[in-house]
Amino acid sequence: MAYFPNLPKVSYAGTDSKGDFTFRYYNPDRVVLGKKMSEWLPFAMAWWHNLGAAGTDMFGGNTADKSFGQVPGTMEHAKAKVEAGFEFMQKLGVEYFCFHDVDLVPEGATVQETWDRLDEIADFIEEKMKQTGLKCLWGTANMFGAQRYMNGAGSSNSVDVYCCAAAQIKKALDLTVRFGGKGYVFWGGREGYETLLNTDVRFEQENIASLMTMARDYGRSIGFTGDFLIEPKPKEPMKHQYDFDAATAIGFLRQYGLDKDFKMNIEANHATLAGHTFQHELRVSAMNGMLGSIDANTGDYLLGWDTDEFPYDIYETTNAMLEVIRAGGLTGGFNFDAKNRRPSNTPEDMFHAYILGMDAFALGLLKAAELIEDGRLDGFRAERYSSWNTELGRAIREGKTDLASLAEHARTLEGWPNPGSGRQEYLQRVVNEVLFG
Ligand code: XLS
Ligand code: NI
Ligand code: NI
Repeated sequence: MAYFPNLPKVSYAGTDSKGDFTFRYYNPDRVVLGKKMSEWLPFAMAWWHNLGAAGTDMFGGNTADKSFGQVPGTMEHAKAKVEAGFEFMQKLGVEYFCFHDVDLVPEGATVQETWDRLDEIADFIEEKMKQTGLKCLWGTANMFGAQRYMNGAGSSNSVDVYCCAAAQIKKALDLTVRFGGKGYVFWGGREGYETLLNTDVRFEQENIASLMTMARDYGRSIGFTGDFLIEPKPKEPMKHQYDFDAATAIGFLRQYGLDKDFKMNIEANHATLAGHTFQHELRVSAMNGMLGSIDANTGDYLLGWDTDEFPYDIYETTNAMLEVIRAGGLTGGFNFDAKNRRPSNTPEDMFHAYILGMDAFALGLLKAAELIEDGRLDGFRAERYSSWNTELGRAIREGKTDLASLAEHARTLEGWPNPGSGRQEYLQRVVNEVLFG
């Protein structure tokens, strides 16, 4: 059965293409800086937004039909979603998917009932994966939606809730391993607080660390060799989320000895909510050797919440791809944790959204590669630090100096030194020249 009968297989047709359902930049086999575009950009479909979200917001209900011909909340619907999702991925040339446990099946009345449903759907998904060659990028457990998680999961005040979280993680890890997933994600969900009046922050963070440690040990024991990932976010749903940003999450991982097994899953919209650029979060992760995966979306600079829009801004994708290229690529991929705007409510809109996002990152990759090949950015940066390529500079870098000898050097300078121009506007011109000719 075809769930998108009126929509074609989307393929690369070049920048002159006039067709609406073609890629202008995403050409999977094109080689950029020694690697195929499809290797630089392993795209993934987010099960929850693409097959689940139907437009409900705080002020109104569904605007899109995601029933796929079945009654939502049934296993028939769960299976229809699998079929629709695989058809969608095949038509778009998206090779991977990401899932939460409860994206796949409706939660049962008990842990065991949910597990049975998950086993049933996993058989079905595995079969589809075999038929199509499509793969799993990462799995995760939804430990924020159900009422029991209202005070958090790993940070819950209730030890029984904590164990329910452990049960969900265990099963989601089992599924991720079954599907050959490259990663397992912890997004903070409700790990944070509304008020310090009722919260023991240290106690909660220690418990989260223990849960992650047990998850790591269990995952490794069942043969999971991929990355565990933290997806930082500063707020929403909680007033304060513990995994505020990459720097905070990396500090937490180091404090609790988890930094060898965990990396970052950086979401663009979360970066801007934290008051950073997407590029900043990528840089902080990469320079710590922890750039794992990306949730490819974008926020709205005028709105203070996670709008999860499809990537659109080519400056942003270019800057992001500069970081990704310099890091040598991702161990994970680009998951479109993004949803159509509420009034974009047709199946065509789902296709336009993915074409927009994939082309935006493909163009960003091409432009970032051009900027690197152009050499002026890197050239200027190297020149800017060139005073360190001296005997003195090297001695400082190698820790062979002391404060008094540096002070003596400064004391014998003639006047005050001039560190030179930062050339920001010149560099911005270079970027525009490469972007627009
Ligand atoms: C929410 C997060 C979520 C994670 C997966 O803001 O982005 O969708 O990616 O739990
Ligand atoms: Ni996300
Ligand atoms: Ni998000």
